This record gives sequence, structure tokens and C-alpha cells, in this order.
Amino acid sequence: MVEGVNGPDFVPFHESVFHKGAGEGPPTPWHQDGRTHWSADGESLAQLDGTGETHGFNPNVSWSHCTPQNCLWVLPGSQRRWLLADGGSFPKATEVVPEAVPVLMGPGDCAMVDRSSLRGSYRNHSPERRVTMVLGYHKRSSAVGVSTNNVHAFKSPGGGNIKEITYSEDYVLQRTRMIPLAIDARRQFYPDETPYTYRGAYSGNALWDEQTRAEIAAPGDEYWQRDITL
Ligand SMILES: O=C(O)CCC(=O)C(=O)O
Repeated sequence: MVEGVNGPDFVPFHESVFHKGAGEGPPTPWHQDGRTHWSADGESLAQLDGTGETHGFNPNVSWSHCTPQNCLWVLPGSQRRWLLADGGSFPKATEVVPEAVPVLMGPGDCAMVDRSSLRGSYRNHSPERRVTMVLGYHKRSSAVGVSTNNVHAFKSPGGGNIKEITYSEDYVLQRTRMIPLAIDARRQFYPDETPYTYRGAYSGNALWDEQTRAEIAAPGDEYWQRDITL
């Protein structure tokens, strides 16, 4: 599915779990993630046929019932223009954005969200907790060489943490190793399945074992230290 959107040489962005406790889960302020691939006056550099520079997309997987009272809301079409251009701003967290639509899902469903889209969620007003996993992918050509403030390469993103960075080819190759490693881990767990063949580039071996687990979790050099915010 990711290859269908980004082509075979796709690379990871980040993975995280959003847990919003029943009746109290905090809002996620309205935001557009992408900050690098806009024209000077805020138009998207992504072309409608998928070519051009893009900010990638997030498969958003649900482990719970996502209802209008607890779910993510997205403004369709907002991925074409950056609201922060020309001194603009995002709506306040509590603001109702009239044309926004709720991302309604049941356990096991997956929504695909353009990272340039304006989106956010309100406080969880429902009697059920909301648990979703956001993971994301870029085209390698949109990531290598980009300079930005990386806000995702932290154990708990947010809280004003920022790493100023230019993504080198090697940095992206190292982070991308997690894709073939994940495929190999799954191959070992589900030996009867035909594994996906990843055709992108990565560095290191693609063998999932205890030595690899220790390598990617080495304190201070965990794989997520090389997340790729665009
Ligand atoms: O699910 C949410 O409430 C927020 C998700 C989010 O921040 C994102 O899609 O970037």
C-alpha cells in the first residue's frame, strides 16, 4: 500500500501511539506537519499525480472505536496550501473547523492521511478510550538533503523538543533499515506468509535477531533517534 503511493523507494518517518483516555484524553491542536516542501507563497510542491516533493503520508491504524466524540478530524483539500505562509496561523485547538471531517474507524481500520493536511482532535468527550497508531512514510527523494527542525526524533515528541538537522543519505539509509528488519521479524513469526519484498535502499543487514534488537535499541542511539520529520 505504501509502495502504491510513494513508489518502491519509500523510507520511514516516525511511529507513535495516541492514547486518549475516556472522558479526559487531551486534544491534539490543529496542525499541518509538513514545513519544508511549500513554495515561497505557501503552495504545495506536491503534484496531483504524486510527483514533486511531498511531505509523505501517515497510515493511521485504529485499535479502538474512533467516533466524532474522540477521533481525529481532517480538512479535505487543506494539503494544497500551508496555513503558516505569509504570517498565517493554525486554528486554536478548541475551534470548530466547519468543513473538517471526522476520521471514523473501528478496531483494525486504517486511514491514510496526507501529512500536509490540516488536522487535529478535540478532548475525548466519549465514554471510550481512543487508541490509534500513527506511522508514516516519505519518498526518499523528498527526504535526503532536506534541512529542518526535527520534532519527532524523541521518545515522547512534543514539549518543544527540536533537533536542527540536514538529512544525509547515510542517516536515511540507517533509519530505513527498520523496514526490512520488520519484514524479517514478521517472516519469522508468520512463516506461512509470502513476505513483502522491499526494493528500497538501506544500510546494515536485514536479519532480525537478538543482536539486531540490541543494536537498534542501544541507549542513546535508538533507531527512532533518526526519525525523519519533514
Ligand atoms: O490522532 C490524533 O489526535 C493526532 C494525530 C496527529 O497528530 C497526526 O496525524 O499527525
